[in-house]
Amino acid sequence: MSSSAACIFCKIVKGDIPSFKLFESDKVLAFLDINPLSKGHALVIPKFHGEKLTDIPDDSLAEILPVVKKLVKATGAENYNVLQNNGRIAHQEVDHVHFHMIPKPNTEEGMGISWPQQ
Ligand code: D5M
Repeated sequence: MSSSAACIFCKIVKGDIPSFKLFESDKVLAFLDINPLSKGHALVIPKFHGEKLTDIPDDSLAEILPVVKKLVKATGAENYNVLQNNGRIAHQEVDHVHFHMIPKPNTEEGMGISWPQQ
């Protein structure tokens, strides 16, 4: 398994820094974004360390979108964004591949998301 000692998301994978985990398997981890754009904003990452999408083995990539889908369903959101940035010019800040799952309100009143407590 590829890992980088300096990488903040590798540290989350190893449990060296805390996160609010939403899903974990051998190849994939999902956790809440520390700087959420909306309630329930989650990140889904391969445990394999790679900077950009093209660095990640296909078997890890293949497991990510089903997790994104599972999280969307868990939020109940009917409106959501799925984003994945590669490179500084494309607004990538953390150099470990991650997919953003950003729920949006179903109504003008806002979001009714309540993640299960750990
Ligand atoms: O987005 C990188 C995202 O990573 C940004 O939304 C904040 C998030 N982030 C950074 N550090 C943490 C920790 N420690 N926990 C949870 N979330 C974190 P990008 O697509 O690279 O611009």
